[in-house]
Amino acid sequence: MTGTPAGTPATTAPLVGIVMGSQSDWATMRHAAVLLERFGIPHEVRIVSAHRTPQRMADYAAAARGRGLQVIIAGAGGAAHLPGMIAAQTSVPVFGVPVQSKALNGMDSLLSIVQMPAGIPVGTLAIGEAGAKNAALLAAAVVANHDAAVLEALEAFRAEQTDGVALEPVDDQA
Ligand code: RP5
Repeated sequence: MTGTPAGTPATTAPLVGIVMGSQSDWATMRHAAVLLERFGIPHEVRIVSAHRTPQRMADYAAAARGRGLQVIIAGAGGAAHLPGMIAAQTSVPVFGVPVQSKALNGMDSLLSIVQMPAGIPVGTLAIGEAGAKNAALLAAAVVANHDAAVLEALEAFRAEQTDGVALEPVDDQA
């Protein structure tokens, strides 16, 4: 594989882990990384597959809390076991992002992630880019509970978003 690894250089211990089942998920999951970057939240990005690298997944989940991770964002598509399997092996909160699959447009991913039986929760987001972005925003909200700088950045983001909404629509079809 060519290219350089994505994500924040490990100069600070990561507070959020972004994991995904495949390189092909990165086009979606990068939207979470971009937002964490914006909020100055130390994070890491890893390919961790429930199917292809089950031991890597188990090791990642087992070490997560001890390494200081406060949130794990897990994206996967198709038979998307990854978020649930990680959640089963750590008490660190897991937010699941259903990646939009080619065959079923992400409905398979969504239903695989959202229907966790009672006892092992996965906070499930929307399919695709919106879900990746909102997973990062939720992670930021968790970190902001104990981090004033992140809280300030998150509130600034929300205010900027509000300010960006026009009162009246413009006629862009003319
Ligand atoms: C899942 O299978 C991954 O999360 C990905 O969304 C999907 C397809 O993976 P590739 O065949 O593109 O590697 O495990």
